Amino acid sequence: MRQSAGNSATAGGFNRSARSLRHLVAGQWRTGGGADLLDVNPAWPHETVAVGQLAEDCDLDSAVAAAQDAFPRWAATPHHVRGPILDRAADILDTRAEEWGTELSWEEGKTRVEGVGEVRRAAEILRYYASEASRPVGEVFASPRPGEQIQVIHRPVGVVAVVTPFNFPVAIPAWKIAPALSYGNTVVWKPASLVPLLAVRLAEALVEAGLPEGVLSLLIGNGTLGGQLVEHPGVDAVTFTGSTSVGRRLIATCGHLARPVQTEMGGKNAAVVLADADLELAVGEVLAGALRSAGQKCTATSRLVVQESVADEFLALLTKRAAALRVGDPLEEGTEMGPVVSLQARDEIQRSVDAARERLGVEILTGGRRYDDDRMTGAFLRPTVVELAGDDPLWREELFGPVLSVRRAPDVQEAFRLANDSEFGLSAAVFTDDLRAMAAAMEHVDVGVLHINSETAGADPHVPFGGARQSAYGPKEQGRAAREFFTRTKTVYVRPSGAPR
Ligand code: UN1
Repeated sequence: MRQSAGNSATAGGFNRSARSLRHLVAGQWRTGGGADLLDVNPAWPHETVAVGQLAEDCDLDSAVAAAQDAFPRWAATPHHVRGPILDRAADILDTRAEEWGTELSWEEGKTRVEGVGEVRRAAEILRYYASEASRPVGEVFASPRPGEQIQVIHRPVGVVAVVTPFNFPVAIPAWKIAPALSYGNTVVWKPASLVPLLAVRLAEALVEAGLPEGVLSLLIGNGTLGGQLVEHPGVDAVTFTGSTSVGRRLIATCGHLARPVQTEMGGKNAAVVLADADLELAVGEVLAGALRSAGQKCTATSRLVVQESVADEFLALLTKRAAALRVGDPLEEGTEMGPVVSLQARDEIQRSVDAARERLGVEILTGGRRYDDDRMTGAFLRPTVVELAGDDPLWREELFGPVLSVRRAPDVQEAFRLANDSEFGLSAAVFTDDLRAMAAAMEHVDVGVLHINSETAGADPHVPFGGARQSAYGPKEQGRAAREFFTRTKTVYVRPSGAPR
């Protein structure tokens, strides 16, 4: 095992022996009967993080049957029982945040600080939905008929299939699973097979917190299993976060089945730096948005539009800081950017940058080359900033890596036009203190999440999250918006028998 080079300064006492992966089916922890699964450290791909087997078709059937069976009891469980289970799971995540956050960083590649932060964030999400369980559950309307009242009540949907990506192995599952459970649904969850260990941890927290048997099942599998889960006749609704191409296939499947679906898909999010912006602040936020988690967020800043009059100054600052960023083992103290999730992802992103280098109008301002250092043989990429003279595939394709494409705009109007020049519309950031420009951004920048003077990434659990155009489909996530997806309304006309007819 070539694990030790450069690893000596990792979090004290962290046990690096390979973990065992388990599935949770009908309240039982099982080893799967499918193909072998090897979960490796993207920074040192010869090091095994966890081993196990993929789930099999029969596990899927048992999990869905258990979820169907558990549904009426769970839906009838009072909120003051459901809520505290989520609260207890949050406490468990908080207590183990250091350990599980380190495992997250080891498995996925984001820095340890980000890994621990993500586990705490998942706890915060669980707490929000624990309290959401006790919020009002409907509305009462007046009726045109004397003595009658019309109630609109929200009922859980049933069995929810949850399909989650690798990039937030705990936070994204939490903000799907927590509202599903809080509103009385049962869940069958298929996480990304690249980050199964943290999925096991979240399921462990929920089981330890007292979640009854069958209410949540966890099946570790590949895309084929995900497809089978989405189409399973026992599933009532599907929530997915991942790529736009998979999301669109899934939307088609669910459309055909008339099955409610919520998808959170790609992004090509722009930061717009206007001439009056605080450039120091903007540089820090743009770098954070582009390079935290090595750019692997659907909300990452992958495009930058800078107003011509400050472009030279801003780009000089930006490239200097990007080039100086400490890239390395994410478990090492002081590392600012770890690897991307796998060697395959690294190679695909690198190929896109290499192909772009050959095109006219593409200038690589910093990065763009592979590391040749033998401590950097893992899935590392250099922070890369590329200036484009005009349109280019780099401007359009979601690379999901630490690559920022830049264009200049002569004025505010053109800057916003360029920000909107994408099939995606998840988030954007505008850096300015000019009230007119802010108002124009609110009106014209066509995204689901707009940040003024802060990075494109980040989301709070109590407000809606989701994008426009090819970035999302179906009801948004989080906040009260989540209720729209995880419940169904029922309109009830209540007329006492003695009321006038
Ligand atoms: C964030 O910006 O902190 O897959 C959250 C993603 C999004 C979540 C982003 N669904 O990156």
